Amino acid sequence: MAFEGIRLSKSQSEAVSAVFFEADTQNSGCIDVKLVPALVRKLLGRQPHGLDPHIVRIKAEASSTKGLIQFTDFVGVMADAMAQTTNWGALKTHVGGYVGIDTIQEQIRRKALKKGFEFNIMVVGASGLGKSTLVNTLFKAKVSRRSCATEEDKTPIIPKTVQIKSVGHVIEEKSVRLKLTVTDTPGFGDHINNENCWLPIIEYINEQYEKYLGEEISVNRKRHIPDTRVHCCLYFIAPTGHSLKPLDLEFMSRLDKCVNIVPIISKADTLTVEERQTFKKKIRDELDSHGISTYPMKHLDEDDEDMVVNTNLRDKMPFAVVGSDKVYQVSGKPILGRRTNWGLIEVENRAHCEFANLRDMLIRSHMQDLKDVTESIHYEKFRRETLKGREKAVNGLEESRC
Ligand SMILES: Nc1nc2c(ncn2[C@@H]2O[C@H](COP(=O)(O)OP(=O)(O)OP(=O)(O)O)[C@@H](O)[C@H]2O)c(=O)[nH]1
Ligand SMILES: [Mg+2]
Repeated sequence: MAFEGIRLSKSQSEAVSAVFFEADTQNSGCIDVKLVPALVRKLLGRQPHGLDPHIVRIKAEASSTKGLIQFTDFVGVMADAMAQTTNWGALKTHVGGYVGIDTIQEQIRRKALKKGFEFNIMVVGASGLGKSTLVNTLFKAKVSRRSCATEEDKTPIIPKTVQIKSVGHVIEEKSVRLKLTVTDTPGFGDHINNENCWLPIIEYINEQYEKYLGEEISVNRKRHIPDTRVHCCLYFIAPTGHSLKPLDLEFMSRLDKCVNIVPIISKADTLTVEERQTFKKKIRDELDSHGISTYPMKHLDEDDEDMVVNTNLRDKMPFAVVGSDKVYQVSGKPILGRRTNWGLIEVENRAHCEFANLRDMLIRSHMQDLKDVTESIHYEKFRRETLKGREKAVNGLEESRC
């Protein structure tokens, strides 16, 4: 049996036919179109990677008549679905001996190690919320900006950020290299009129997309396009314990269209544990009711496993964090912390705050996914709109010449 451009082996054809005819309980040669997404999932795996179930449903409906789809059209839908995924589930052909495909993972790992990884974070939020401090805390190094000391007081302080500034660092751990770029932004909200204060930030994000697109479509494009696109925007929420400010809602509802937003409650040492929980719930409800989509987005969960991990994260967010670049000695060990009247708050201690949860998500579990979502959702949207706009402009120019 041949799908559009895909030739099926005997066992694959049998699997497709079997699943179709099992669903065709009336032996009528057609099945209810609503069953198609479930049958595709059955054949290609639980929730095939990269395959959007809504698109499968729409394509199936387009090939149906009065809610019924025929066998040949079902095969067409399967062909489309197969072309979009690498999970071929029950459609795989059993091999007679060892081929060696299990080494692909190792080959990819070696290549990736040689190339190194790039990850770009941006911190955004109202003035003085600890953005520059947290960035330093996150990477256990002064990746943001140098602390500086005042004349009279020799304690290092972090100066107010006055312009958007990106600093790149190469960090290496166990021979894995990460080129990390942190974009620190000036805090907003200082002015009486904060109208359009998000503009420079959104412009910066789009400029990076523009740069990447320029390289991507150039005739002599580089083998490796430097990636300066913002993969994650940490949005700082003031620890008021009440609700989000109108400016926060306005800012985030603009940002979520072009970047992955991870909201966090900063300076969590100023809230009790109970206050944090109530505040978090309030923020989640407010974001929901304003239709603001934060990372990880529910509709992008790729399979059941993703859904479990991400639901757990979504239920805990926004993380309530404490930042500090001061090291204290605790039982002879250097610990990042903040000394308060009530004792030392250990930044990385999960009983004290959720800094460790944030770091785990950004670096240990979701770094690649943040990059993938940036590429396939945010950059793709920018690319589509920009190229469409250019196409329209060219067509308009040609028409006016005629
Ligand atoms: N209590 C408390 N203070 C913090 C925390 N993080 C930072 N600070 C203090 O807050 C002040 C402002 O910190 P910055 O990191 O400069 O804040 P920022 O958001 O970068 O400020 P701008 O650049 O002006 O927008 C400094 O005095 C920090 O020491 C925290 O988690 N808890
Ligand atoms: Mg700052």
